[in-house]
Amino acid sequence: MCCGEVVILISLAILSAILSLSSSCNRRNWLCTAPWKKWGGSCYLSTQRHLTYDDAREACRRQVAAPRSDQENDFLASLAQGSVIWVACTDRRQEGLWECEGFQDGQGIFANWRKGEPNNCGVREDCVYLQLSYKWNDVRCEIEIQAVCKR
Ligand SMILES: [Ca+2]
Ligand SMILES: [Ca+2]
Repeated sequence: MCCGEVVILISLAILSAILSLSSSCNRRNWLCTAPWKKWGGSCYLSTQRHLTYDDAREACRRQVAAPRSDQENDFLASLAQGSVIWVACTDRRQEGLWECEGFQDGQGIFANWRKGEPNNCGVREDCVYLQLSYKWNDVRCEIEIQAVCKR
């Protein structure tokens, strides 16, 4: 091995150390790399694209945001920029039993339903969107709207 190869190997070792350090930082939410936006210890990014709920989950690697407080709800609405967005809650498993991403079974969920919602109107409304009024409405999971990914 000549000197040049040693230098390259050391450089690669340093680079991989930096990369693994920065990814562990991201996992701990110490920083959000652009275009992700930091809020309350997590990172958020709009899909921009209009997707079904399942496609949005796929696009977000199963981490569509579900607000846990009025403040987070308002922050998500501000990211939506005049569009409705998915909230990661469904009652697919059992009608009327709402389960949201990031909440353990039996844990009381944060909810911000519009008056008269959820109404499971029509065929079957098992997913939720955040309206421009910052309130929630249950809707069909097959409609295509934006989502905000959270990590
Ligand atoms: Ca339903
Ligand atoms: Ca509804």
